[in-house]
Amino acid sequence: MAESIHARVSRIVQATPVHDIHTHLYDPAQGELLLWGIDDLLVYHYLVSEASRQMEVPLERFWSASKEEQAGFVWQSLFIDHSPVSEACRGVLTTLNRLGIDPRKNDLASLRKWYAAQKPGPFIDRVMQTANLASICMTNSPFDPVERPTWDHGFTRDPRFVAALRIDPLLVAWPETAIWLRDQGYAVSRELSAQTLGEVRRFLADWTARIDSRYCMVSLPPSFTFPADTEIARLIEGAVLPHCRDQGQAFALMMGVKRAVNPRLRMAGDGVGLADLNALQALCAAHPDNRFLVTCLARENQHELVVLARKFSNLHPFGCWWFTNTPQLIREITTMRLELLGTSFTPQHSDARVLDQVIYKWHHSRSILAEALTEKYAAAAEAGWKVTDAEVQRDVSELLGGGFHRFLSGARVRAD
Ligand code: HDL
Ligand code: ZN
Repeated sequence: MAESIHARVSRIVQATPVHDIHTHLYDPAQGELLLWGIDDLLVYHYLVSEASRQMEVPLERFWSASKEEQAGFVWQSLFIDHSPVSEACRGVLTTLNRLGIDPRKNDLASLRKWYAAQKPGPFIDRVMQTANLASICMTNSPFDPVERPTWDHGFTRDPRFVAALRIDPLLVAWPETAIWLRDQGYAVSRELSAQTLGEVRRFLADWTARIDSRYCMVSLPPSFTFPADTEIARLIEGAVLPHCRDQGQAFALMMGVKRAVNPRLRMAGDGVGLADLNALQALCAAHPDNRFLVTCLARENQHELVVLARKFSNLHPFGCWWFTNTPQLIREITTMRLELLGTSFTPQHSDARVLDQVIYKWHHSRSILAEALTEKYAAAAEAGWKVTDAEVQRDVSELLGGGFHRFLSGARVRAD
Protein backbone atom coordinates (compact mmCIF):
# COMPACT_ATOMS: atom_id res chain seq x y z
CA MET A 1 0.00 0.00 0.00
CA ALA A 2 1.49 3.37 -1.04
CA GLU A 3 2.69 5.47 1.91
CA SER A 4 0.21 8.28 2.58
CA ILE A 5 1.34 11.85 2.05
CA HIS A 6 1.10 12.42 5.80
CA ALA A 7 3.30 9.40 6.55
CA ARG A 8 5.89 10.52 3.96
CA VAL A 9 5.95 14.13 5.20
CA SER A 10 6.09 13.11 8.88
CA ARG A 11 8.95 10.70 8.18
CA ILE A 12 10.94 13.43 6.44
CA VAL A 13 10.14 16.14 9.02
CA GLN A 14 11.16 13.84 11.89
CA ALA A 15 14.36 12.79 10.11
CA THR A 16 15.53 16.29 9.15
CA PRO A 17 17.87 17.83 11.75
CA VAL A 18 16.73 21.33 12.76
CA HIS A 19 18.72 24.49 13.33
CA ASP A 20 17.17 26.03 16.45
CA ILE A 21 17.62 29.71 15.66
CA HIS A 22 16.76 31.26 19.03
CA THR A 23 17.22 29.77 22.51
CA HIS A 24 18.42 30.83 25.94
CA LEU A 25 20.74 27.86 26.19
CA TYR A 26 24.50 28.12 26.55
CA ASP A 27 27.63 26.37 25.41
CA PRO A 28 28.34 23.45 27.80
CA ALA A 29 31.69 25.15 28.52
CA GLN A 30 29.74 28.03 30.09
CA GLY A 31 28.97 25.70 32.96
CA GLU A 32 26.00 26.40 35.23
CA LEU A 33 24.55 28.79 32.67
CA LEU A 34 23.35 25.75 30.71
CA LEU A 35 20.31 24.57 32.66
CA TRP A 36 18.99 21.00 32.52
CA GLY A 37 17.10 18.56 34.77
CA ILE A 38 13.72 18.17 36.40
CA ASP A 39 13.91 21.07 38.85
CA ASP A 40 14.88 23.60 36.15
CA LEU A 41 12.16 22.15 33.92
CA LEU A 42 9.55 22.71 36.66
CA VAL A 43 10.61 26.23 37.66
CA TYR A 44 10.48 27.40 34.00
CA HIS A 45 8.81 30.78 34.13
CA TYR A 46 5.96 29.65 31.90
CA LEU A 47 5.06 27.13 34.65
CA VAL A 48 5.62 29.63 37.45
CA SER A 49 2.99 31.91 35.86
CA GLU A 50 0.53 29.04 35.71
CA ALA A 51 1.37 27.75 39.19
CA SER A 52 0.99 31.23 40.68
CA ARG A 53 -2.72 30.93 39.86
CA GLN A 54 -3.17 27.56 41.55
CA MET A 55 -0.62 26.92 44.26
CA GLU A 56 -1.47 27.04 47.96
CA VAL A 57 1.57 29.06 49.01
CA PRO A 58 1.77 32.85 48.56
CA LEU A 59 4.19 34.18 45.96
CA GLU A 60 6.55 35.65 48.57
CA ARG A 61 6.87 32.21 50.17
CA PHE A 62 7.50 30.70 46.73
CA TRP A 63 10.31 33.13 45.95
CA SER A 64 11.96 32.59 49.33
CA ALA A 65 12.00 28.82 48.78
CA SER A 66 14.90 26.81 47.27
CA LYS A 67 14.70 25.77 43.59
CA GLU A 68 13.84 22.22 44.70
CA GLU A 69 11.05 23.48 46.95
CA GLN A 70 9.76 25.73 44.15
CA ALA A 71 9.77 22.75 41.78
CA GLY A 72 7.79 20.86 44.41
CA PHE A 73 5.16 23.60 44.59
CA VAL A 74 4.83 23.61 40.79
CA TRP A 75 4.65 19.80 40.56
CA GLN A 76 2.02 19.65 43.30
CA SER A 77 -0.19 22.41 41.94
CA LEU A 78 0.01 21.78 38.18
CA PHE A 79 0.51 18.01 37.98
CA ILE A 80 -0.99 16.49 41.14
CA ASP A 81 -3.74 18.88 42.26
CA HIS A 82 -4.77 19.64 38.66
CA SER A 83 -4.32 17.81 35.35
CA PRO A 84 -1.25 18.96 33.36
CA VAL A 85 -3.12 20.10 30.26
CA SER A 86 -1.36 23.42 29.48
CA GLU A 87 1.27 23.44 26.70
CA ALA A 88 4.09 24.05 29.20
CA CYS A 89 2.86 21.19 31.41
CA ARG A 90 2.48 18.87 28.42
CA GLY A 91 6.05 19.83 27.55
CA VAL A 92 7.37 18.37 30.79
CA LEU A 93 5.42 15.16 30.16
CA THR A 94 6.63 14.86 26.55
CA THR A 95 10.22 15.48 27.61
CA LEU A 96 10.13 12.79 30.31
CA ASN A 97 8.26 10.37 28.07
CA ARG A 98 10.76 10.75 25.22
CA LEU A 99 13.61 10.26 27.69
CA GLY A 100 12.01 6.92 28.51
CA ILE A 101 10.57 7.96 31.87
CA ASP A 102 6.95 7.20 32.79
CA PRO A 103 5.82 10.41 34.54
CA ARG A 104 2.95 8.59 36.22
CA LYS A 105 5.20 6.02 37.82
CA ASN A 106 7.71 8.56 39.08
CA ASP A 107 7.34 11.01 41.91
CA LEU A 108 9.63 14.01 42.10
CA ALA A 109 12.17 12.17 44.23
CA SER A 110 12.60 9.37 41.71
CA LEU A 111 12.75 11.86 38.84
CA ARG A 112 15.54 13.66 40.66
CA LYS A 113 17.32 10.35 41.20
CA TRP A 114 17.15 9.57 37.48
CA TYR A 115 18.56 12.95 36.53
CA ALA A 116 21.27 12.75 39.19
CA ALA A 117 22.58 9.69 37.40
CA GLN A 118 23.01 11.61 34.09
CA LYS A 119 26.44 12.94 33.12
CA PRO A 120 26.33 16.40 31.44
CA GLY A 121 28.27 15.54 28.26
CA PRO A 122 26.41 12.35 27.33
CA PHE A 123 23.09 13.89 28.43
CA ILE A 124 23.59 16.87 26.11
CA ASP A 125 24.37 14.48 23.23
CA ARG A 126 21.31 12.41 24.10
CA VAL A 127 19.00 15.44 24.23
CA MET A 128 20.26 16.85 20.91
CA GLN A 129 19.88 13.42 19.31
CA THR A 130 16.37 12.89 20.72
CA ALA A 131 15.30 16.34 19.51
CA ASN A 132 17.25 15.81 16.26
CA LEU A 133 18.95 19.20 16.42
CA ALA A 134 21.72 20.27 14.03
CA SER A 135 22.59 23.43 15.97
CA ILE A 136 21.44 25.60 18.85
CA CYS A 137 21.62 29.39 18.61
CA MET A 138 22.23 31.02 21.98
CA THR A 139 21.22 34.47 23.26
CA ASN A 140 24.49 36.10 24.27
CA SER A 141 24.49 39.35 26.18
CA PRO A 142 27.58 41.45 26.97
CA PHE A 143 25.32 43.15 29.53
CA ASP A 144 24.78 39.97 31.55
CA PRO A 145 27.16 40.08 34.54
CA VAL A 146 27.02 36.31 34.88
CA GLU A 147 27.64 35.49 31.22
CA ARG A 148 30.23 38.19 30.42
CA PRO A 149 33.02 36.68 32.59
CA THR A 150 32.77 33.40 30.63
CA TRP A 151 33.73 35.36 27.48
CA ASP A 152 36.37 37.37 29.37
CA HIS A 153 37.87 34.10 30.56
CA GLY A 154 37.40 32.44 27.17
CA PHE A 155 36.47 28.83 26.48
CA THR A 156 36.70 26.19 23.77
CA ARG A 157 33.48 26.47 21.76
CA ASP A 158 31.18 23.52 21.14
CA PRO A 159 30.45 23.97 17.39
CA ARG A 160 26.84 22.86 17.92
CA PHE A 161 26.20 26.03 19.96
CA VAL A 162 26.31 29.19 17.85
CA ALA A 163 26.12 32.75 19.15
CA ALA A 164 23.75 35.68 18.64
CA LEU A 165 24.43 39.14 20.06
CA ARG A 166 21.56 40.36 22.26
CA ILE A 167 21.50 44.14 22.67
CA ASP A 168 18.29 45.10 24.51
CA PRO A 169 19.94 47.32 27.19
CA LEU A 170 21.78 49.28 24.48
CA LEU A 171 18.51 50.28 22.86
CA VAL A 172 15.86 50.31 25.59
CA ALA A 173 17.98 51.67 28.45
CA TRP A 174 20.38 54.00 26.65
CA PRO A 175 21.13 56.51 29.43
CA GLU A 176 22.26 53.81 31.88
CA THR A 177 23.97 51.82 29.14
CA ALA A 178 25.91 54.87 27.97
CA ILE A 179 27.49 55.04 31.44
CA TRP A 180 28.20 51.30 31.37
CA LEU A 181 29.78 51.59 27.89
CA ARG A 182 32.07 54.35 29.12
CA ASP A 183 33.19 52.09 31.96
CA GLN A 184 33.90 49.43 29.34
CA GLY A 185 36.23 51.85 27.52
CA TYR A 186 33.96 53.22 24.79
CA ALA A 187 34.07 57.02 24.48
CA VAL A 188 30.32 57.58 24.37
CA SER A 189 28.24 60.38 25.80
CA ARG A 190 24.49 60.55 26.52
CA GLU A 191 23.73 62.55 23.37
CA LEU A 192 23.90 60.51 20.21
CA SER A 193 26.68 62.41 18.45
CA ALA A 194 28.58 60.97 15.47
CA GLN A 195 31.40 60.11 17.89
CA THR A 196 29.02 58.26 20.21
CA LEU A 197 27.35 56.35 17.38
CA GLY A 198 30.81 55.43 16.07
CA GLU A 199 31.79 54.06 19.47
CA VAL A 200 28.54 52.10 19.73
CA ARG A 201 29.40 50.54 16.35
CA ARG A 202 32.87 49.69 17.68
CA PHE A 203 31.29 48.00 20.71
CA LEU A 204 28.97 46.00 18.43
CA ALA A 205 31.86 45.02 16.15
CA ASP A 206 34.05 44.01 19.09
CA TRP A 207 31.41 41.67 20.53
CA THR A 208 30.35 40.34 17.14
CA ALA A 209 33.94 39.24 16.58
CA ARG A 210 34.40 38.04 20.16
CA ILE A 211 31.47 35.63 20.15
CA ASP A 212 31.35 35.02 16.38
CA SER A 213 27.75 36.24 16.42
CA ARG A 214 25.45 35.06 13.62
CA TYR A 215 23.03 37.97 13.99
CA CYS A 216 22.13 40.86 16.26
CA MET A 217 18.88 40.68 18.23
CA VAL A 218 16.64 42.94 20.28
CA SER A 219 13.17 42.62 21.81
CA LEU A 220 11.04 45.74 21.50
CA PRO A 221 8.03 47.09 23.42
CA PRO A 222 4.65 47.76 21.74
CA SER A 223 5.50 51.48 21.94
CA PHE A 224 8.42 51.14 19.51
CA THR A 225 7.95 53.45 16.54
CA PHE A 226 10.16 54.22 13.54
CA PRO A 227 11.13 56.67 12.23
CA ALA A 228 11.07 58.62 15.48
CA ASP A 229 13.16 61.09 17.39
CA THR A 230 13.78 58.54 20.11
CA GLU A 231 17.00 57.03 21.38
CA ILE A 232 15.94 53.56 20.21
CA ALA A 233 15.18 54.74 16.65
CA ARG A 234 18.34 56.85 16.40
CA LEU A 235 20.59 54.09 17.76
CA ILE A 236 19.07 51.56 15.36
CA GLU A 237 19.44 53.87 12.35
CA GLY A 238 22.79 55.38 13.30
CA ALA A 239 24.62 52.42 14.75
CA VAL A 240 22.94 49.01 14.61
CA LEU A 241 21.90 49.01 10.94
CA PRO A 242 25.25 50.36 9.64
CA HIS A 243 26.98 47.77 11.85
CA CYS A 244 24.82 45.00 10.39
CA ARG A 245 25.53 46.19 6.83
CA ASP A 246 29.29 46.37 7.53
CA GLN A 247 29.29 42.87 9.02
CA GLY A 248 26.76 41.32 6.62
CA GLN A 249 24.58 40.53 9.66
CA ALA A 250 20.82 40.27 9.89
CA PHE A 251 19.03 42.26 12.59
CA ALA A 252 16.46 40.24 14.54
CA LEU A 253 13.51 42.11 16.00
CA MET A 254 11.21 40.48 18.55
CA MET A 255 8.27 42.86 18.68
CA GLY A 256 5.46 43.44 21.17
CA VAL A 257 6.80 42.37 24.55
CA LYS A 258 5.57 44.28 27.61
CA ARG A 259 8.25 43.81 30.26
CA ALA A 260 7.31 43.49 33.94
CA VAL A 261 3.53 43.68 33.62
CA ASN A 262 3.53 42.03 37.04
CA PRO A 263 6.99 42.49 38.62
CA ARG A 264 6.00 40.21 41.54
CA LEU A 265 6.27 37.31 39.08
CA ARG A 266 9.87 38.30 38.20
CA MET A 267 10.91 36.63 34.89
CA ALA A 268 7.37 35.26 34.64
CA GLY A 269 5.91 38.75 34.80
CA ASP A 270 6.23 39.86 31.17
CA GLY A 271 3.19 40.32 28.97
CA VAL A 272 2.16 41.02 25.38
CA GLY A 273 1.04 44.09 23.49
CA LEU A 274 0.18 44.94 19.89
CA ALA A 275 3.30 46.10 18.06
CA ASP A 276 3.06 48.99 15.58
CA LEU A 277 4.24 47.27 12.39
CA ASN A 278 4.35 50.59 10.57
CA ALA A 279 7.76 50.80 12.23
CA LEU A 280 8.82 47.53 10.62
CA GLN A 281 7.43 48.61 7.26
CA ALA A 282 9.46 51.86 7.48
CA LEU A 283 12.64 50.00 8.49
CA CYS A 284 12.37 47.49 5.61
CA ALA A 285 11.56 50.24 3.09
CA ALA A 286 14.25 52.69 4.22
CA HIS A 287 16.96 50.06 4.57
CA PRO A 288 16.73 47.63 1.63
CA ASP A 289 20.36 46.56 2.21
CA ASN A 290 19.60 45.43 5.75
CA ARG A 291 18.01 42.06 6.46
CA PHE A 292 15.37 41.82 9.18
CA LEU A 293 14.47 38.62 11.03
CA VAL A 294 11.19 39.28 12.79
CA THR A 295 8.86 37.55 15.20
CA CYS A 296 5.85 39.16 16.89
CA LEU A 297 4.43 38.27 20.28
CA ALA A 298 0.80 39.25 19.64
CA ARG A 299 -1.46 36.88 17.70
CA GLU A 300 -3.07 40.00 16.23
CA ASN A 301 0.22 41.08 14.59
CA GLN A 302 0.77 37.83 12.69
CA HIS A 303 -1.23 38.51 9.53
CA GLU A 304 0.22 41.99 9.02
CA LEU A 305 3.74 40.58 9.53
CA VAL A 306 3.15 37.99 6.81
CA VAL A 307 1.74 40.55 4.39
CA LEU A 308 4.73 42.84 5.05
CA ALA A 309 7.02 39.89 4.25
CA ARG A 310 5.27 39.64 0.87
CA LYS A 311 6.20 43.26 0.24
CA PHE A 312 9.80 43.13 1.47
CA SER A 313 12.20 40.30 0.59
CA ASN A 314 14.59 41.68 3.22
CA LEU A 315 12.07 40.62 5.87
CA HIS A 316 12.13 37.00 7.11
CA PRO A 317 9.39 36.07 9.61
CA PHE A 318 10.36 33.40 12.11
CA GLY A 319 8.98 31.39 15.00
CA CYS A 320 5.84 31.18 17.09
CA TRP A 321 7.24 33.16 19.96
CA TRP A 322 6.38 32.54 23.68
CA PHE A 323 2.62 33.11 24.12
CA THR A 324 2.00 32.08 20.48
CA ASN A 325 3.89 28.82 21.00
CA THR A 326 0.72 26.79 21.53
CA PRO A 327 -0.60 24.07 19.20
CA GLN A 328 -3.63 26.13 18.22
CA LEU A 329 -1.60 29.24 17.31
CA ILE A 330 1.34 27.37 15.74
CA ARG A 331 -1.17 25.68 13.44
CA GLU A 332 -2.87 28.98 12.60
CA ILE A 333 0.35 30.97 12.06
CA THR A 334 2.18 28.26 10.11
CA THR A 335 -0.77 27.70 7.78
CA MET A 336 -1.12 31.47 7.25
CA ARG A 337 2.58 31.72 6.39
CA LEU A 338 2.53 28.73 4.01
CA GLU A 339 -0.51 30.14 2.24
CA LEU A 340 0.99 33.62 1.81
CA LEU A 341 4.75 33.01 1.70
CA GLY A 342 5.18 29.46 0.44
CA THR A 343 8.29 28.16 2.20
CA SER A 344 10.16 31.50 2.49
CA PHE A 345 10.00 31.77 6.28
CA THR A 346 11.26 29.89 9.34
CA PRO A 347 8.27 28.37 11.15
CA GLN A 348 9.74 27.81 14.57
CA HIS A 349 12.43 28.31 17.17
CA SER A 350 12.31 26.75 20.62
CA ASP A 351 13.20 29.67 22.92
CA ALA A 352 14.31 26.89 25.26
CA ARG A 353 15.77 27.98 28.59
CA VAL A 354 16.37 24.46 29.89
CA LEU A 355 18.21 22.05 27.57
CA ASP A 356 15.71 19.19 27.95
CA GLN A 357 12.93 21.48 26.66
CA VAL A 358 14.18 21.23 23.08
CA ILE A 359 12.83 17.66 23.14
CA TYR A 360 9.23 18.74 23.62
CA LYS A 361 9.42 22.07 21.79
CA TRP A 362 10.52 20.31 18.60
CA HIS A 363 8.40 17.16 19.03
CA HIS A 364 5.29 19.28 19.33
CA SER A 365 6.21 21.71 16.51
CA ARG A 366 7.39 19.05 14.07
CA SER A 367 4.06 17.24 14.22
CA ILE A 368 2.12 20.46 13.53
CA LEU A 369 4.47 21.43 10.70
CA ALA A 370 4.02 17.97 9.15
CA GLU A 371 0.24 18.34 9.33
CA ALA A 372 0.28 21.82 7.79
CA LEU A 373 2.63 20.78 4.98
CA THR A 374 0.62 17.61 4.31
CA GLU A 375 -2.52 19.68 3.81
CA LYS A 376 -0.74 21.87 1.24
CA TYR A 377 0.88 18.96 -0.63
CA ALA A 378 -2.47 17.12 -0.70
CA ALA A 379 -4.13 20.23 -2.15
CA ALA A 380 -1.39 20.48 -4.79
CA ALA A 381 -1.82 16.78 -5.62
CA GLU A 382 -5.54 17.31 -6.05
CA ALA A 383 -4.68 19.91 -8.67
CA GLY A 384 -2.36 17.46 -10.38
CA TRP A 385 0.96 18.39 -8.73
CA LYS A 386 2.22 15.34 -6.79
CA VAL A 387 5.41 16.20 -4.89
CA THR A 388 8.33 13.78 -4.79
CA ASP A 389 10.14 12.80 -1.57
CA ALA A 390 13.13 14.81 -2.81
CA GLU A 391 10.97 17.91 -3.15
CA VAL A 392 9.49 17.40 0.32
CA GLN A 393 13.01 17.00 1.70
CA ARG A 394 14.12 20.21 -0.05
CA ASP A 395 11.17 22.14 1.40
CA VAL A 396 11.56 20.74 4.91
CA SER A 397 15.32 21.45 4.95
CA GLU A 398 14.50 25.01 3.89
CA LEU A 399 11.95 25.43 6.67
CA LEU A 400 14.07 23.86 9.42
CA GLY A 401 17.05 26.16 8.99
CA GLY A 402 18.15 26.15 5.35
CA GLY A 403 16.11 29.22 4.43
CA PHE A 404 17.30 30.98 7.58
CA HIS A 405 20.97 30.38 6.71
CA ARG A 406 20.43 31.52 3.13
CA PHE A 407 18.74 34.66 4.43
CA LEU A 408 21.61 35.30 6.86
CA SER A 409 24.10 34.92 4.00
CA GLY A 410 22.25 37.58 2.04
CA ALA A 411 21.24 35.32 -0.85
CA ARG A 412 18.76 37.47 -2.69
CA VAL A 413 15.19 36.31 -3.02
CA ARG A 414 12.74 37.74 -5.51
CA ALA A 415 10.45 40.52 -4.21
CA ASP A 416 6.69 39.97 -4.43
O1 HDL B 1 13.06 38.17 25.03
C1 HDL B 1 13.11 36.97 24.74
O2 HDL B 1 14.04 36.43 24.07
C2 HDL B 1 11.98 36.09 25.26
O3 HDL B 1 12.04 34.83 24.61
C3 HDL B 1 12.14 35.97 26.76
O4 HDL B 1 13.41 35.44 27.03
C4 HDL B 1 11.06 35.15 27.45
O5 HDL B 1 11.32 35.16 28.83
C5 HDL B 1 11.02 33.72 26.97
O6 HDL B 1 11.79 32.89 27.41
N1 HDL B 1 10.08 33.45 26.08
O7 HDL B 1 9.96 32.19 25.56
ZN1 ZN C 1 13.82 34.35 23.78
